[in-house]
Amino acid sequence: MASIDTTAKKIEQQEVKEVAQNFSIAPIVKDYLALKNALVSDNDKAAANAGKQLYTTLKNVDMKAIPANKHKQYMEIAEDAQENAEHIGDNAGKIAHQREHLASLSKDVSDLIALFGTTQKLYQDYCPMYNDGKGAVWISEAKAIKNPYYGSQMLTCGSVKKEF
Ligand SMILES: [Cu+2]
Repeated sequence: MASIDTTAKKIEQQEVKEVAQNFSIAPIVKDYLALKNALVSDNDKAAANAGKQLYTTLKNVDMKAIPANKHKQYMEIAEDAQENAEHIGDNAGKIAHQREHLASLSKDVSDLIALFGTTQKLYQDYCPMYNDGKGAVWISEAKAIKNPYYGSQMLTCGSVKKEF
């Protein structure tokens, strides 16, 4: 009988593994990139819409699909990301405020990529000037620098810091 139990346990573990492998942050990254690109274009309304979309995407994440050993870390990051997405969604007309939240949100997305990986080629860029010279990172799908913190004012300020 013990062997049957062991087999059942093995199958169970296998299933957990398969489910866990199905989890992807791609939908979150997709919404983040739309938001980031809206701010590159100085478009506060598009940024707000993308923020709302990201908020919904984060809210609809199936927690069961996330590997158990990453649950806690995911929850912490996602909670912060959700708050940032919500504020960006609520602040059309206040692009400076949206950009403040982008700085925090970009850290969250960086953390998610570090935790879960990405199949899409992504870059972590760095703007040394933002926030009174404290600097800020953002994630981009393209190697060319297009700064979402300054938009048309200083579009090519920054450099690639990391590649994922
Ligand atoms: Cu806010």
